Amino acid sequence: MRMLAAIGVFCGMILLPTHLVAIESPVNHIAMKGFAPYYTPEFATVLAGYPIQWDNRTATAHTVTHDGCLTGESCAFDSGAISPENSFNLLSLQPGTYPYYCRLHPIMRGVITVIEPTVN
Ligand SMILES: [Cu+2]
Repeated sequence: MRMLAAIGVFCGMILLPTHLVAIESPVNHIAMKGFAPYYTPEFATVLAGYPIQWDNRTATAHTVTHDGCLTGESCAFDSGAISPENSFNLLSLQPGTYPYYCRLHPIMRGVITVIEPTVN
């Protein structure tokens, strides 16, 4: 019974119009911290079409910068400086794996993996 309910909720989310999904889906929060792992969780898997939010919980500014912006390949996202107590929101990403870092502190690294929702 519990599984049936979970499937129903899952299917309902997929069938909702995009703007409703964005409101009703849980926001994926990633915290920026002053110690390792600097992005918590360091490895985050999210569903395509869902927003991702980084919260700066440190006393200094940071960025959330896709590695592709550094290498000259496709630059999927680059937040610019995020001040303390501020956030950065990505509304959606195409499925794929996105390693990223902080331009101001390159030791800060994380990986976002975006997967398609699947129904079996
Ligand atoms: Cu930083």
